[in-house]
Amino acid sequence: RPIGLLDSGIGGLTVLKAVKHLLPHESFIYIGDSARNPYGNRTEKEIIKYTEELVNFLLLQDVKMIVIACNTATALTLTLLKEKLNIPVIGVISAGSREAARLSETGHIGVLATQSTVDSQFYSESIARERKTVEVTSLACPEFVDLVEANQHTGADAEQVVAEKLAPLKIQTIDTLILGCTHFPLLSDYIQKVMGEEVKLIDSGALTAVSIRDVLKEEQLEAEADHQSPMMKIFTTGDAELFRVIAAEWMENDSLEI
Ligand code: DGN
Repeated sequence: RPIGLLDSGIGGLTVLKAVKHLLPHESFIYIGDSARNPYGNRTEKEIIKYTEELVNFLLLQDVKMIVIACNTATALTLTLLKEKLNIPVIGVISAGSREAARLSETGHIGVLATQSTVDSQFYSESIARERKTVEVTSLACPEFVDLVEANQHTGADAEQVVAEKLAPLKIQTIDTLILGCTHFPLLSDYIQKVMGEEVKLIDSGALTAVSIRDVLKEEQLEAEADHQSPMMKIFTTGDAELFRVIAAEWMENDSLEI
């Protein structure tokens, strides 16, 4: 049975790429809700409704686990979905929070996310659970999501948007910066350049992949290494052609089924 991943759009592919790399024998089904993206400025009620619809789609494909590969949806629905579903559900916030709390030397952590994720305070609470005396500065960057969904995340204009947006963070003592939206790793080169090499970027994709592996093992749900060839299916509620172009480049694979 496949692992199901969902996001409000293309961003969750950053998680899919990391998980596929770590768990090459697993099969995956991904759904990105590009038609209704961005989730970041929507109401809590809307985000819950849309996420539940995506979950139902994945359940119909008989997935063995759900990965909410979207920080906004994780912040607003993880607790609810964990209670409701009888298969494992994993979000993308706790692994990154743990790593940031562990790595920061100045004790000042930055979080880049959507407005809803910032408002939910899910990150500040989950970082505080890991480490009491830490300062968290969050910044909502909805512009970054728009750049990625429109396939405009490379080039001088994108770099300029990143530089202007992050300017207020540069004058602070932040030494660890969480990419708290799954779209943002596609802009990580620019983010790193603007913040400087000494700032550590935390990409929850790779960290979440490790959590997924651990839960599969615990629940004895791992695919067997010699089991038939794994499949990967990607669905979008939006423009499939645009999604294919961005996905093919990011996943370094031209023959994706979308
Ligand atoms: N990729 C989503 C996240 O991680 O929060 C949000 C993108 C959006 O819908 N604004």
